[in-house]
Amino acid sequence: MPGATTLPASELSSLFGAYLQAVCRRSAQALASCGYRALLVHSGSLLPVFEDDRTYPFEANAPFKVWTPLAEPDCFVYFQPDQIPVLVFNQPTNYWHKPPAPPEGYWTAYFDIRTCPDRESARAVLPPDLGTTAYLGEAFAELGSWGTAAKNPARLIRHLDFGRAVKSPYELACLREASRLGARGHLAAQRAFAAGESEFGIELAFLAACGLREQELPYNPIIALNESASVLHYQVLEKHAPAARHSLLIDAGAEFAGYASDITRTYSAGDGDFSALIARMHAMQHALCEGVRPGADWREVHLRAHRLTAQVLQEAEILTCSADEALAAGVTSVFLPHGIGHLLGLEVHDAGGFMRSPEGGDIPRPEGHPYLRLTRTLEEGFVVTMEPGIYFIDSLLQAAQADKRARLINWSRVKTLRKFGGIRIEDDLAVTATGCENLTREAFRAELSPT
Ligand SMILES: [Mn+2]
Repeated sequence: MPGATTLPASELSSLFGAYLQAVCRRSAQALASCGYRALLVHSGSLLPVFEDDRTYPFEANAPFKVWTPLAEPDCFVYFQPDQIPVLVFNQPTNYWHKPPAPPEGYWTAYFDIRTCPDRESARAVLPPDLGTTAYLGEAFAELGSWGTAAKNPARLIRHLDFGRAVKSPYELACLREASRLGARGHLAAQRAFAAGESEFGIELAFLAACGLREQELPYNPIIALNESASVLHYQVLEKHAPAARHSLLIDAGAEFAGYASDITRTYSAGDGDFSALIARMHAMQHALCEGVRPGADWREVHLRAHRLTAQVLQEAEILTCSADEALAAGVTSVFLPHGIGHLLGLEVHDAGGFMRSPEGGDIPRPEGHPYLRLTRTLEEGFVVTMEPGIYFIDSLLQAAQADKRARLINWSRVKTLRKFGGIRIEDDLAVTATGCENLTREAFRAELSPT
């Protein structure tokens, strides 16, 4: 459920109403194009640990979160065009756990809510004949006997996902809230780093400031001190602070009503060379953000990031050659081996990044860039991340040292910088009619100077 918000519930409610209408329209079109009359979406089930009576933390899946911020297992949304959507709310009778309270909040007025204690009762409140209904969600034991027309039809999912890239005013409001919480967490993490905390201690500071538990975050935070910052998805969270502190890379976001923020900052413990490199990366990131507007081809944004990375490497004396020569030889991919950004929304890496159209056909990645997650041309309402980085990754450096790129890299400089691990600066951007709104920088500004 959504946490504390700066938005009045009445405003959220009217925004949600307009959003849900659009979802209904989009879904009705998708159903019609794919030959179904109705849609049934499952939130997901509690997954038991093998040979144990515990379950894994529950995550509602994105196709369900499209409809409601309710994050409870075994709930269903049933939608038939031109009818108010039905929410089947699962309220188990169980004295071991506290049953979830009936849904409440800015969004509930738009649903016909039917409360059921289990899946069998849920089936009973749905139409008897689901023979023209498409089902979206994970398989569960009884599903076969429910008589749905199709389970997770790929073409329908594609139609639905395509439309998710353009965010409505409601979704933008949620994303701004997620950014605000994330910025608050980041500021606390920065203070914890300055105070000499361990990676784990920094995470606790982040969580406390966001007011979220770890399982409520949109992804596991990457909190890396020193050379660990070179591990792109570093997951360890060391409980002891290292003897010497050089740097912190923190990639962590918060969630509001199912929507994610995805924010990365890098800090230096001292004021030397590495601070200067961080400042260069902020400037470069800013330049890349300036290029975000409707009509921008994300593949070009990514390739431009490589050109700018070559310049930064050259200015920071990490190269022994010109920026152009380094770019041509593929040296930038040694230091920037991931994509420049991705769609953001209900999922951190949101759906539909490659789709040319709802009907089919993917836009390929540029050759030599296998990890780019977005190839579409930006439209107003897209929300993307902008996350340039420069890392000192042993395995990639070793590979470069063994081939013709070796003579293009200043190895003594690399050796000096290695202990800092790397830098990533990541903001979330909402594409506007003429440019973009930087949700992250706005959120930091608001947190630092509350009105
Ligand atoms: Mn990201």
